[in-house]
Amino acid sequence: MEWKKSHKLFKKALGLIPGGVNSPVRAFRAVGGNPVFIERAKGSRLYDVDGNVYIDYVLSWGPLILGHAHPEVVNALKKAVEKGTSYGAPTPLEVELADLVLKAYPSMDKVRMVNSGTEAAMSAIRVARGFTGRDKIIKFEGCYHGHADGLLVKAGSGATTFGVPDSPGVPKSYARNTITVPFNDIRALRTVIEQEWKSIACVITEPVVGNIGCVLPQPGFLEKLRKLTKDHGIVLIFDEVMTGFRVSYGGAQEYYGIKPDMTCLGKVIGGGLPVGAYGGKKEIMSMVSPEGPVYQAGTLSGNPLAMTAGIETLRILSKKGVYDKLEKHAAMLEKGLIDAAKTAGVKTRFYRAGTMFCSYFTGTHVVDYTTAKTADTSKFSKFFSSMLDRGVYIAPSQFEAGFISLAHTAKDIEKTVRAAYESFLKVK
Ligand code: KE4
Repeated sequence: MEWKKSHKLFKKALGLIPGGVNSPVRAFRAVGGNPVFIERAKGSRLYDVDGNVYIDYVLSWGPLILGHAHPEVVNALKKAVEKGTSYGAPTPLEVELADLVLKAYPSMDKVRMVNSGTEAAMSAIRVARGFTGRDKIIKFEGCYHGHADGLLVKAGSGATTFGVPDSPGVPKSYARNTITVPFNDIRALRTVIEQEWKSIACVITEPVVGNIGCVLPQPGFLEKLRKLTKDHGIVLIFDEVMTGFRVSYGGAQEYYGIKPDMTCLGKVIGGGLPVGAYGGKKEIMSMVSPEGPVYQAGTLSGNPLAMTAGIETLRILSKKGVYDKLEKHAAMLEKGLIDAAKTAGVKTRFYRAGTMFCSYFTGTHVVDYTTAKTADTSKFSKFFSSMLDRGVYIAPSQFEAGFISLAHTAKDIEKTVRAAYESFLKVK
């Protein structure tokens, strides 16, 4: 493939935008080479500025579960934009999307719209702190909940349970309030909670970790997490920004049958426009301004275009048979990729929850950040480049999840599996 125009654009972008991108992972630094610049997208396809075509398994990092430029979403947006783009006043659309979300997530009595997953997670944490009067939070190693200061924290060294900043610019004082434990490690979690519960406001987790690739909760982990938090008056926040409407219509909480106290959503509920949301039980959400004292606001929160895209997306997703079709194609892709790696003689571990998945270049069973990092990232980089060259666009990092959409066909998956087999042979 030729990428002359992309390279020229990237060179220009590097002089104007930090790293040439508006979000770090897009720069392809984890896989080497330069990012391709996208001209347009339709269905399961991306079209770059050099005229190359790709089957897309990134789908804007999850939101485009219907596929790109779904005609019904596009038509609804065309009509909506004629009525204006934002009013800074309540609209029937935000009432409609709130109603759809609450019907799909019975653990939530009330929900507030924001503009990103980061805002959803940071706001949910502030409300949990306001509700409990406690300052500390627990997160799991490798989980990503957006880039708010208190969440860019890694486990402190040695016995200390206090976090240390994971990025310059995050004050140590913020990091000290964030405790990090390994995902799926209920013993470590229990120890910290038994020692510190009086100062812990919440545990926030991705119920399926999509930011270390795709790490599934081990049997019983979520149940024990739920019991431990309930027994100690700790708010359990499921960050379902990625898993929401993705792992199933009712998210991971429906898939695993666990009721969190609060939920964060994003991505799919915006249908590709900027939306985040957080919600929970009424006694907790009554803390949120102007109903309660915990302040949170946003100029474009609930804006009519994002609401329109979200409503149309959920309307289509709620139709009978949609998730059966998604499941059928996701299972076909899973089988194809596992068989391709095996036939090529490459050691991989494949994990999937609904239509999010990851193939790790390791023979180790992946249950947390440490085991995920046994993956051979140089093999992954070669695999990534070979797939790109064969017209298959996967996430440019071993530690990101892949996604399929309603627009992906059996033919797309057959082509993907063939490209994967040839690419596995190349990395062997
Ligand atoms: P945003 O602020 O990027 O909308 O959402 C943050 C966020 C919160 N919670 C979870 C579980 C998430 O996966 C995310 C964002 N996901 C990344 C993908 N790893 C977005 C891609 C990017 O950062 O460019």
